[in-house]
Amino acid sequence: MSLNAESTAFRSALEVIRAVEPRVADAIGAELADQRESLKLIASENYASPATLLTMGNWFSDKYAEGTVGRRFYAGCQNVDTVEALAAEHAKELFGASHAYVQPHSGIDANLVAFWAILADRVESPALKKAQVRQVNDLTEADWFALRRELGNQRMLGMSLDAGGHLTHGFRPNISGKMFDQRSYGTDPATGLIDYDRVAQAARDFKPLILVAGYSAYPRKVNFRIMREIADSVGATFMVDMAHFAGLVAGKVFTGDFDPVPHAHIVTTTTHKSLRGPRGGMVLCGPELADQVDRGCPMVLGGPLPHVMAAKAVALAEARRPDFADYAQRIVDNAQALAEGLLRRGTTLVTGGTDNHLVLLDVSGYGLTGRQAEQALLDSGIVTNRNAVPQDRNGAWYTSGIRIGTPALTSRGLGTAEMDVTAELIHTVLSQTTPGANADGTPSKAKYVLDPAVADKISKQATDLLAGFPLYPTITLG
Ligand code: DSN
Repeated sequence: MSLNAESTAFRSALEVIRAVEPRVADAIGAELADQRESLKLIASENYASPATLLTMGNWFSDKYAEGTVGRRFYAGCQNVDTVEALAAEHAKELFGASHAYVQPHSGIDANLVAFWAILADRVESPALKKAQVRQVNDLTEADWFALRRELGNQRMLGMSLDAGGHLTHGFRPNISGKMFDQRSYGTDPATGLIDYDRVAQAARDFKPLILVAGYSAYPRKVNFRIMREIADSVGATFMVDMAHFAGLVAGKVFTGDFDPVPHAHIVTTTTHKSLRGPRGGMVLCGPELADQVDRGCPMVLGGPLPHVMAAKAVALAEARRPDFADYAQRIVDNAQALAEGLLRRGTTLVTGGTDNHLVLLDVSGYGLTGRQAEQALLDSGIVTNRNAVPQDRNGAWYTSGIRIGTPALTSRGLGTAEMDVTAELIHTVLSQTTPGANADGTPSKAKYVLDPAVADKISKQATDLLAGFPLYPTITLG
């Protein structure tokens, strides 16, 4: 692909948009400039390829395609069938799965599809069976009442939020926390690591229908073989949400016991984090759950997004190239270099390091809350997000942690030497920031004091660091 083709494509698109609503065209241009200038360390973000981005901006967006490939509720879906089948084929090949469902719009959607499939497969309910075999009209009011009672009282065991679990694994702010009777397994308070014996004990005590593994802020590998054994020992369905580390699975950094696909009954993911695809979700499973998974739309999803499924096909084709494995390995090398750089400077890290794409800093050693640290770093051109740490004393809003991840900077080409510079920038900001006070003199968990000259200096150093690694180097908007 020549430089001109990509630049021409985006310039032309902006020209067309500008003719209708120039403020949107300006915002799109400004977003590229902002992303180019910021040291993006948000562990769940990345930069999709120009091909993936361009695939999302076309007339596939106009097509309704409820149903599945070859079995739609609308006419004229032959081209949607092509891209959906391609995306599923690439996903199956890439992850070694027997079935892939590429319609979910996000990770929450993918998890809802999986929950439904498991409930439909596992819950013993005569009313549900009738509903499944399309005798819905035969169901009485009593049947519906029984069905709701039976579906609504199922148990889920997932990783606790402050240990790094995700909201959609049965926590109250998400619908999963209202649907399921949920219990959590945490991590060992001394090491911050999953203690599989405790997970097994929790499973024996609680007897969940679903055991969920997966995380958004746990900086270590998970042994999925052991988790499957635990699930089997209590008759639970084992579900893995690999949204954060799908790129590491695709790139064969996580193999054997650490690859969830051969061990889980069902695997969900997003496609835009370490996998570097378009915004969206996906479900992988074996033949037992495939029929139920394919009912995702209209069961819990609105109409599929054909333009995004097309972009998933493009991104998954990219992830099947040999250089993706090199990219995935560099993500982990970078995270480890960043962790080592921080440890050398005295930063406290949850679990003492990382073996995936993310590092979780406990900033209480700097005397700060996560919120104060997040804002001070932002003032200094470093984009992160605050995150709870295990047994967090500051709760989920202020927190005591900062989560950082390397997929995006690795996509730009930064390597381990630049990670050491990044560690120095982060440490300088955090060590120069002090907690602020409220108007009445009481300590604030949000206010902070950072000399603007320090913030400016670090911002400039971050920009200098990034200058050697231009984002979307083939694209000039003029
Ligand atoms: N929002 C994503 C994250 O930051 O981890 C997952 O929900």
